Amino acid sequence: MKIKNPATGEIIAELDEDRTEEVRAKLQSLRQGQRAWAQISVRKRLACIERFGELVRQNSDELAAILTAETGKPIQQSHNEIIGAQNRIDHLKANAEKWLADETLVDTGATHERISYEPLGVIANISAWNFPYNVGYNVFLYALVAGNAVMYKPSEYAALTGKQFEKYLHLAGIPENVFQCVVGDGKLGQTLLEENFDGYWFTGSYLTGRHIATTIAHKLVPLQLELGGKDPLYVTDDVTDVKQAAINAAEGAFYNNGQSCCAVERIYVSEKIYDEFVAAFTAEVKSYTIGNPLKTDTFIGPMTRKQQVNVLDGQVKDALKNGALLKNGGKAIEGKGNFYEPTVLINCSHAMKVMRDESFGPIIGIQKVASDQEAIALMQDTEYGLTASVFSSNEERALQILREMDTGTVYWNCCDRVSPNVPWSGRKNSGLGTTLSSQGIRAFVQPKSYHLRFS
Ligand code: TXE
Repeated sequence: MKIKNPATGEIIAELDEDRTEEVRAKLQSLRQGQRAWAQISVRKRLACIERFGELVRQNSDELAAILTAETGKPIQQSHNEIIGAQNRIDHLKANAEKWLADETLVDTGATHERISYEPLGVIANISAWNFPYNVGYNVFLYALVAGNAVMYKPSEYAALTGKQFEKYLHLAGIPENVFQCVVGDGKLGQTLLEENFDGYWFTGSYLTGRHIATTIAHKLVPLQLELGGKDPLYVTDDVTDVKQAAINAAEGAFYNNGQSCCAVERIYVSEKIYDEFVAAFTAEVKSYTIGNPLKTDTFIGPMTRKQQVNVLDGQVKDALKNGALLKNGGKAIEGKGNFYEPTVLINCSHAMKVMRDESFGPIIGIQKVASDQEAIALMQDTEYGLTASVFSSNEERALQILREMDTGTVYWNCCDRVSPNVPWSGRKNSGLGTTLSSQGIRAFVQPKSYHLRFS
């Protein structure tokens, strides 16, 4: 498999793809390894994960360079991701033993009723390229700590990083027959679906997620899907600082080039502050440094996937045809690499694709609204349900709106944010199941109920 640098178009590495026979052999060895791994205490498993975190920290410069080379993520954002993802490890260290401990529910002396939490077995983790550390850790670290073995298939756009995970997990003491990284594209993903894993965790597009769900349905094993979104942000007329709201909203829309599952994908603004917001938002986007992702001051690098240029072009054309105005950008940047101008469209409506279809790139549509009721109806007018955000100086007003949202996560005066403390889940076409928090680790175990009679 040829790995291309999205900033230059150059081939930077070639990897041998895993084939069906290799997947089968690795799965067999993971089955054996998992039994022994499950017998090790949670504390010892955590110690390996901690060492892994330490190794990643020590080698973060090299790892950030690899991530930037294969995904085009600006180098500072690669560093942020690698260091930021460590909070999953800290969180597991502080809580995993407690969450995985046996629970005694009844103890009358003569009768005990107790639950123990047993690992599922061998997990297939089919993953994404946009935040390989965050979305990878959310799955494979939690699965490993809970006593499972993992076959990790990174996205074909983040395969070098996947191989680094494997290297450092093994160096940290995770046995080779407990974690394996297999390399390949969707065809290899399909192979994993055809083999018998004890659970499937997927991060990627809705269409692939739906295909996975239908393909493996007959296996009756746990499935989790972390899919895309069309996440709305609403700015009410009572925000104290319109300019600051615009800066924060722009960052939520354009960080990682808009290629975040919870990126702000559409913005609604009260008509009373609309012009002021649009001016501040546009000025902020115009100030972004675009270009070589290896430079520390670059904020907008290339998009990871070339084919997304056509999707964005289609959304711009469709929006302009339907009455939108272009305030910035609007086209690909000529030359090498998958660069696209950060694009701001205003006077948008739900007749436009940019307000309805996932963009997953550096483009945003802004729409004027007359009331909270109108904003709520528009925010809810979507097939997705990942996050929703309200910027307002009034907490009660914001909470009233957020309670109406059919999304797994809601934000007040912030956006595009993930924390290991609280569950991460999507509703509707944004997914199935939960990662992070106590629920994210409990997803990797199955309860066994004990009824014990002392007589
Ligand atoms: O996804 P794909 P891509 C979403 C977002 C984005 C879209 C495209 O909507 O526009 O995904 O990203 C593997 N059987 N998110 O192209 O194609 C594939 O090899 C089994 C949301 O990466 O779904 C890769 O490892 N596996 C997001 C993974 O599935 C298959 C993060 C994802 O690929 C397969 C990133 C098959 N038939 C993208 N076909 C988030 N929620 O964070 C492909 N794959």
